[in-house]
Parts: sequence; structure tokens; C-alpha cells
Amino acid sequence: MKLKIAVQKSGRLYDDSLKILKECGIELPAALNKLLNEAINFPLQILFLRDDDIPQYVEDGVADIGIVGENVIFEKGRNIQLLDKLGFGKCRLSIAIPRNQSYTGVDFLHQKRIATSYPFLLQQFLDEQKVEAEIHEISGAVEITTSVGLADAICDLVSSGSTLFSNGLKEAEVVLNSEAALISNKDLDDEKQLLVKKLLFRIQAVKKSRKYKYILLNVPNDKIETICSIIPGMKSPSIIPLTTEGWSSLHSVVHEDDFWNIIESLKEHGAQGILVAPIEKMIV
Ligand code: PRT
Ligand code: ZN
Repeated sequence: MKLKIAVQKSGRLYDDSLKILKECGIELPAALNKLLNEAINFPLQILFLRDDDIPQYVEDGVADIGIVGENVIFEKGRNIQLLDKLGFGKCRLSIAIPRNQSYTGVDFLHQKRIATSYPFLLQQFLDEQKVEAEIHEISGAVEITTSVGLADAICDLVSSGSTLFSNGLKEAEVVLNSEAALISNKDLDDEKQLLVKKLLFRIQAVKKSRKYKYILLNVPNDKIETICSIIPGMKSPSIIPLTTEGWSSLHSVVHEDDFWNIIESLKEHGAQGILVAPIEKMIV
């Protein structure tokens, strides 16, 4: 019995999807087959598909789980379970209008023609905002539709914003913030559920480790208490006496978001020789 995971065949999610599996300790064959592959050290088969097809394949049970963008998951509205966000493939589904127009709020969109490949999510947004607009569903090159007179606005994925910029557009509204997520079929048997749980545990350890850094520093002994309150770590910091009298080495973890503020505060309180290292896995 093996768990079957659907992964994008090629495209923006391909590399990071394989990378997270690898970071979970799952070894894949060196030469990957185009359709189906077996992991070497975990009961997992990897099925490569177009991203748009992944939610349906998971709902139908052709794949047990899959990695796909939330934009696709919510647009397709399939009867599947979202297990966890994966922290890559980040983008937003946004409405954009020509740069030379001044945006006055959602009312601007009233009775306008909006081109998109995401008709469901766009309609949902317009309904929530009580705006009536005409949705033109198209499958690609959405960003050129305003310049050729097909639409007054577009609704498309944005990450850096450079595609909008080079097409004379500007972002007006964010419809959805999206990232890659792990989805699952809702009717997995107990054995498969156990494997999913195992995989999810590893994914969460990898994700957590990306948010934290390991920090080592030297502190005068009379400052240990203050510094421990700044970097309390997972339970409490480790303290190791240095051979230089009156000093100790302190080891802890810090969250990426507070990182620079913490470093400044540590220096102010007399910390020296601060070393920061990435963490590979974090199990709390
Ligand atoms: O062949 P297949 O159907 O599998 O792939 P695809 O061509 O449909 O998808 P792909 O590989 O382009 O994207 C896969 C997923 O990556 C998407 O469903 C999103 O979840 C995620 N993602 C993240 C993005 C972007 N960022 C992104 N920037 N998908 C597309 N874009 C496109 C966007 O459509 C626009 O054309 O990039 C352009 C905008 O990028 P910026 O950086 O110029 O703003
Ligand atoms: Zn696609």
C-alpha cells in the first residue's frame, strides 16, 4: 500500500514541491519519470499533473493527496480537504486597471468588463462587494486584454507586479492571497490517513524550522537573566560556562520576524560574538 501524491508536472510549483518532499527526508529516484515515480524510502508514489487538474484527481481518488495553489483550490471548489499551507508559491489574485485611470474604490468596477481565468473567485468577490460587473472568462494572456479593448479591468495572479507594470496596469483590489497547499481526498482509509499524518508531521517540522534561527552568543554572567528574557527559546536557553571567568555561552532560538530587533536588544545588553545559524528541522 502506497500513498499517491499529485504534484505539478512543470511550472512554478514543481521545484518547491519536490524540495519540501526532500526536506521531509523523502528520497526520489535520480532520473524522474514524466508521469509516475516511487519514493525510495517512504511508501509514496508521485504523480505529475497539470496544476489545474490536481484538485479533481484528488477528489476522485486517483491521487490521495496533492500540492497545488490555493487560487486553484478555491476556484475549482472541489470536495477535498485542505490540510496545510506550505509557505511557497505565494501570490495574490488581484483586480488591476489601466494605470492612467484613477481608482475610486470598488464602485469604479460597476458595469465594467473584467477579464479573468478566475470567474468563480472574482464573482464571489464582486458579490461580497455588491458590485455588478461583466466577467469575461479567458484562459491566458489576461494582462493584454485592456490594451486591446477587450476589457476595462483584469483579475489575475500577481507576485512581483512587474507583469502588471509592463502592461500599463496597476493593482486595485486583492481578491485572494494564495500560496501552495497540501490537499487530501476526504475518504482515505485508516492506513493512508496514518501515512498522511506522518508526512504532515514532517512538513510542519520543516515549515517551523524555516521561521526560526538558532542563535549562540557570549554574555557576561550578570546579564544572563536579562538576556534569557529576551530570547526565551523553546523552553529556556542552554547556558554553558566559558573558560573566560564571568562569561557564559548562551544558545537559543529566535523567530525570524523579531530577529533584527532582538539582535539590537542583545547587543545593548552586552552580548558579544553572536552567531546565527539556520535550523534544518524543528520538532516542538
Ligand atoms: O502547466 P500548468 O497548468 O501546470 O501550469 P500553469 O501555467 O497553469 O501555472 P504556473 O506554473 O504558471 O503557476 C502555478 C501556480 O504558481 C499558480 O497556480 C499559483 O498558485 C502560483 N504562482 C505564484 C503564480 C505566480 N506566483 C505568478 N506570478 N502563478 C502565476 N503567476 C503569473 C501570473 O499569472 C502573471 O502572468 O505570473 C505573472 C505575474 O507575475 P509578476 O511577478 O510579474 O507579478
Ligand atoms: Zn495551470
